[in-house]
Amino acid sequence: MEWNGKSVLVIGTGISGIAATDLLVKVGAKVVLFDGNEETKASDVREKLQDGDQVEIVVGNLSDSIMDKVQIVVLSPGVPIDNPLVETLREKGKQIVGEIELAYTLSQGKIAAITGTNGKTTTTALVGEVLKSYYASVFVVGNIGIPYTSVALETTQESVIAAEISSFQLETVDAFQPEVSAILNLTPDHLNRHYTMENYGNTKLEIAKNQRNSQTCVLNYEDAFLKETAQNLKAKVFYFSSERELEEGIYLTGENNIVLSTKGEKQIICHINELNLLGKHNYENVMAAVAVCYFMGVPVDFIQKAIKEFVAVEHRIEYVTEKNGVKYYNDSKGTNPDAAIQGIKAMITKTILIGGGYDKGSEYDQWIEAFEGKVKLLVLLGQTSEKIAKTAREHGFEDIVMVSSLEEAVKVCTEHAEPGEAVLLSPACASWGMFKNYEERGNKFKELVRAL
Ligand code: UMA
Repeated sequence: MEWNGKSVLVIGTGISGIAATDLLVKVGAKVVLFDGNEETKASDVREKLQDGDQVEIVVGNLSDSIMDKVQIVVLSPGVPIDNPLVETLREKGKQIVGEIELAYTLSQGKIAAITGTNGKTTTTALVGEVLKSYYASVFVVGNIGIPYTSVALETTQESVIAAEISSFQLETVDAFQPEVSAILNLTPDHLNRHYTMENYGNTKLEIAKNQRNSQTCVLNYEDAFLKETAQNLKAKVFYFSSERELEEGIYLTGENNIVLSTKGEKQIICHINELNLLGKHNYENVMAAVAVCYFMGVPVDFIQKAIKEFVAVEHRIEYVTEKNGVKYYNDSKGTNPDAAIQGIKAMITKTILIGGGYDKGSEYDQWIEAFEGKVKLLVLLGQTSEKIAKTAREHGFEDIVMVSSLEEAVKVCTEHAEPGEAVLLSPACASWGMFKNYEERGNKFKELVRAL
């Protein structure tokens, strides 16, 4: 795709919009950078850009004359494809491109692309570490917080790229073709954006749509939807399973060994006690990562060494500290019920749980059921607090306190927690509305806890 001399509109002034704009300026495009949030300050945006003087910044409303003059529109992940502005631009015949696609058209090298509802950040980080142990030029990008566009021009044919790709980003991929893709799992999330599970699942499958039969797609054998639809993929499918042994695939044995079985040969990769990661979901992430790296050409001994050295990702069931005999855990990355279920399942003592946040249209029944008598008190905040409280009561759980801020939540926890118990921030909801992102929420929580 040729960008030089093109007039391009970038929507969104978050980290992806800024990185996309910088990249487009470097390749000779004329960029209009737009943000729908009227409170955005153009001067702040300009400062974040590498060459702000080259860029026209528009905030609030976009005029017809700009819409008419631009040829291509690049969307940030947070901008839905059915957003009215995007629909108007599409009706005007403008080409709509996602920022992943933009980066892809301008980068080189081989890509390992990872998606799934949960575990994609851990898996991508793990894949990145393994790749770095073997290859010289490795980039870890995407939803993990480093826009792919920010490294596109640094990549060469020898580069390998570990990319975490969200369903938001997959809405707008076109030619994107990873060497190895992985879909870890599929449970309800972001249904306010994708509307149905079928839509959401099909969006996830976009990660593999351009792969050829010489390329690999790593899938969870235990996910019925993925197994069913895998039959339509051109890529070679390689499964992982935490439930059963596979002839061709990677699996967890009854003795808790992770075994890679391929072309009739079985190799023990490691025992789970050799890992610094806890919980079945993490063993699944490790299995997926091992498979991805194996098909990215990393020798097994390099994979074994790197996965044993890997330490958990920040904000994912992260131990913060102990105060007055109470252990505090930050699982701010538990941004949907399924992730939060893993958070509470990992707790081994009575727990005070902080939940609630932005409403993505999720249902909380299974999360409440997973409390299994372990949750002593549920402290709720944010847009979803009433809905969660209602669901909890329907399940007979009444020990609920409503708060209006994270500060107040931590205060309530300190008042109720007894020595030997745990406090867990695992909200089952996104942070948007109260925080910029889950990292900001998790950092704030850690700051409040450490200050106790
Ligand atoms: N905006 C508009 N119009 C809209 C929507 C948003 O103008 O219709 C503007 C907002 O006013 C804001 C900007 O767009 O100024 C925000 O853009 P963005 O939401 O795409 O956020 P970025 O800062 O660019 O970060 C995005 C991802 N965010 C989302 O998908 C919501 C980051 O994932 C990602 O790390 C980053 O790109 C780099 O690729 C975060 C996330 O929450 C971690 N992801 C979701 C998840 O993991 O569940 C999908």
